[in-house]
Amino acid sequence: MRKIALASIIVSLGLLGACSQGTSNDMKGMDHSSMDMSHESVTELKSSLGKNELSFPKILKPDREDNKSISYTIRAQQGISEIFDGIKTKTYGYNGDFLGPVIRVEKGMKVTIHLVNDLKEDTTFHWHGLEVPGNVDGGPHKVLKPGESETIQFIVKQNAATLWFHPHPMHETGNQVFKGLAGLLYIDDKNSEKLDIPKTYGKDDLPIILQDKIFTDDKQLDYDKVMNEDGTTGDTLLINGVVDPKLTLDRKKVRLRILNGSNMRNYKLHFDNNMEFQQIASDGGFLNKANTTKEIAVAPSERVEVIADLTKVKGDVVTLINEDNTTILPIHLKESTNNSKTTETAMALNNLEISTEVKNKKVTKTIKLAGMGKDVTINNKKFDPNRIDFTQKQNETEVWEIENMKDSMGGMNHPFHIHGTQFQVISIDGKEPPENLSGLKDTISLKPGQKAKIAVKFTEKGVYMFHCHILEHEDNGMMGQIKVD
Ligand SMILES: [Cu+2]
Repeated sequence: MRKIALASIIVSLGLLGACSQGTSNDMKGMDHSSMDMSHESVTELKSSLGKNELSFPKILKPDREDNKSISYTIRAQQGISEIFDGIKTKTYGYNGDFLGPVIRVEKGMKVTIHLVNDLKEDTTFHWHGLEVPGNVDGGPHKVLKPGESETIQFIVKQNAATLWFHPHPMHETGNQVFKGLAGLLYIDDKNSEKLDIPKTYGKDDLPIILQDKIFTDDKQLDYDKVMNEDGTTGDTLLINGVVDPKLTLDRKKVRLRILNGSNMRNYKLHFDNNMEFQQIASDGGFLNKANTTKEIAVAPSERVEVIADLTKVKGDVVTLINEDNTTILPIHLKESTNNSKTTETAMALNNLEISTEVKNKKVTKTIKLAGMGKDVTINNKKFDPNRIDFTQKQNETEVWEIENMKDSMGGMNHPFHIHGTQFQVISIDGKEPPENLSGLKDTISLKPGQKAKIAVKFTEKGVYMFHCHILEHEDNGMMGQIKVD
């Protein structure tokens, strides 16, 4: 019965003409791999030509600061950026023309942020990965209209992590992030300050914000013209807003804090000399120990921190490459400076665990991700700002099961994100998660047919969003709400 229904859907969609005569048996024998491609029309990314030295966002200067508290002002604004030599591109930024500064806060601090909307459209300020009360989380309910401002406060209770901030207004998140609204938020703590890892900002501790953009012929970011309902991808890679980036560094150990700030593109990165490097952190902070690897995947909105020992490089250039062999970032090496006694990061970084009690808990929330384009849903529903989909008690750990439903077209990856929490992955398709997913996460990317069990605890109260972080899917209503009290 089910196969017949699926076949008729395909016919009615008119997407598979050749298949329209087929019976359910023909369907069974078909090679679906090529169909995945039609599902995700990902624009081919051009290699970085390595023409422009990478720059790093400024660290935001606080308005006020003492031992226990810190205050900032964040302003969403329009700007003009010279991304291409001699060409003025209209962009959006926080406290500047394009992208945002790095906000640095310490665990235990009371943080006050004065939010200002200087755009000509509604926006919100969402703190991705931060465990804060729902009313300061900046979801689609917390709109600031043009010219409006608001002051929010929260206490940083979670451990060191590389988080980020971006807008979250209904139907406009994809547009505003694409035009440049995205910034990093670092949490420092006693552990991160004590660890023997690179930590000098802009020298050996480097933010790497990966974003692909598509520009019009006159080099503008015209979202309405280029947007794709299944995720907007572009042919032009920007790192920290720099086109054709390269990086010139001393030959030493460096820490790259990589944020995938793209609307939908996935990256799987390796070095061209195939050297090993170490992943030390995921979305919500340090792994228990460094994970030695040769490649690393970063789905939309995910962060990974890696340490690469550049003293091991034989030549004068080592290049970060994407899995499709696109050049992401050529790194040119100068003289040698040994900035650490050991070459490998072997010390304990964190002490995370999932108790047996939690692992044995029954699944109490089920999330089914499905669809494509405008037909994306969670549990067969589209986002309704007036509907609460789930409730959960503050500080109670529940096991959620997230399933990416395979459909007759194959389906596509969905990076599933929950606001206001850092969760832990118990299993993926019944198996223990790989080491790169063993730490704290706020987003988990699932392939079609994959099913994950995650342990979710909210340390604060309020209403939080959960959604697909393909921004166009989010804007198309692939989102729900949970009320924590
Ligand atoms: Cu999605």
